[in-house]
Amino acid sequence: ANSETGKGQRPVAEETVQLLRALGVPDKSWRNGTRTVRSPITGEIIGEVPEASPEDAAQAVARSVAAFEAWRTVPAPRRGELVRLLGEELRAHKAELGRLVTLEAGKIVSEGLGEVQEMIDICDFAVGLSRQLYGLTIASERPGHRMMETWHPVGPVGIITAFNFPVAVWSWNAALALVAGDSVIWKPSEKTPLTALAVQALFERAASAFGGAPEGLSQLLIGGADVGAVLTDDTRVPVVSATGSTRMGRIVGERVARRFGRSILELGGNNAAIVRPSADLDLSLRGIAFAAMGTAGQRCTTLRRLIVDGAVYDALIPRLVRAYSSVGIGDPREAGTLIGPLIDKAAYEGMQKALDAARAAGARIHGGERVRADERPDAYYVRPALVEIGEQIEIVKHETFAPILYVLRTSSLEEAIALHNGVPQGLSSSIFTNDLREAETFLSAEGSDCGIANVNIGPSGAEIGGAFGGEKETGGGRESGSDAWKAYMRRATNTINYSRSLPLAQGVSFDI
Ligand code: UN1
Repeated sequence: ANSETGKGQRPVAEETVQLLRALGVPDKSWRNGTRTVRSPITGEIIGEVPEASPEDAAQAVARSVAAFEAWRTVPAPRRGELVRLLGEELRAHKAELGRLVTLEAGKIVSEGLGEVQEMIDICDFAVGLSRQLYGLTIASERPGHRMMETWHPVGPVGIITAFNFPVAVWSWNAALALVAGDSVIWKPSEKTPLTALAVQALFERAASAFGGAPEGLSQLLIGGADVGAVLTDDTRVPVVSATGSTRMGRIVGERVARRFGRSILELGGNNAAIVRPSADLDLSLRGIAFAAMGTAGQRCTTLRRLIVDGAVYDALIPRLVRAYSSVGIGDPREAGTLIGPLIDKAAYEGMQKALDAARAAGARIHGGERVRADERPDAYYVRPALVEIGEQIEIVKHETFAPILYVLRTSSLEEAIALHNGVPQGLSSSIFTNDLREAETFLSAEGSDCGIANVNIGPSGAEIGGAFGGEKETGGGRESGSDAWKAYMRRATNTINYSRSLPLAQGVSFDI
């Protein structure tokens, strides 16, 4: 605790216990269980959680169905009241939950708090939405007829989330699903069950303040792939939302599709930024630094490829190299730290493997080495890597979940857009330019092929008000704002005949 990276900090395990208790998580749910939880800050054990079996998961689904059958009859604005109360709990416990995100996922303090703020924001959004689940009315071609559509609750929603946004991603899905009239079952990452337990405790407080929420409306299943498989395979779970790797999403998507379920997939990103000659370089530098190095490169929206025009390459890249070499790396609880640890050893090894491949291809690599290994032998801190590379080789097309920014030099917007779109993923993207034609071209049908395309800000750090997700291997799902709520409901098209005759559509006659 008194090491150079953790000056004056309390031992992680001790602080974790205190936070879990402050957040109302019962001791039995994180002590003496079978799954070990480690903090990436030190590598020490911070919990031993009991795991659900596939049988437990099947029982949870049965409870979820019963909860859904009651919840779907509660008026939507009243359902919104439960989500409003959840938002209140999150506001009241923002400091503790944010801190627990820091301890369990290794995010710096302001990002841990930011994640909880994102939860509060989506709750507020969903409360408003609970009075705006609008369907269309449609002109009928038949006299004395009216058409409309009605959005109904769809059933239990399975939510599978990743370690890097251990709590916010649940809330984007759960807040919408709950106002939509669905029940939810959450399988969090095996790496971050403690923050999930804390959110579950806050949900239960909100539910008891609400009074009369059905038992099992929101359930938590801590477990491995066998538990996830129950959610993907059970026909009683009509919607499965999964966030994580493309490898995981391919399995989930296929299994859910096999039984004609609906999946909402938010998978790997390989997000790029194009820097054009007219760009404001000071602003670009800051945007790039946050998007590429923030969260230690462990966001699905992290900037992974920088496509720079030759005219500004030498004005920008040396400055970026300096920023990379001086950025504060270390204990995420400390004030000066901008880069916390990688989640685990496997993440570190994956990063080194990618850097080796780039090196073998003749890339010029700045940074990327392990730091603080003496004081923190069981934790993995790295200097973010800036990789100047001649070509978009195979490794550049792959999402390595670590702070590696590949830099490619270009000479025209067309070439830049072709490189930009020339990867299998399609989550987020951006262009730095002050040229209106270039900005609009990038946002047009022949520009970025991603679900998110930005101008003069980096690709990460989206607000909840927009639909979040992407194309190609990113999976095509949309979560969070705009009309993403529709994926959590089923649409009924209604035709009502208020006349005394029965004209048929398309002029068909059928007189008996
Ligand atoms: C993720 O990394 O899984 O846009 C989500 C962002 C955040 C969400 C990232 N609002 O970076």
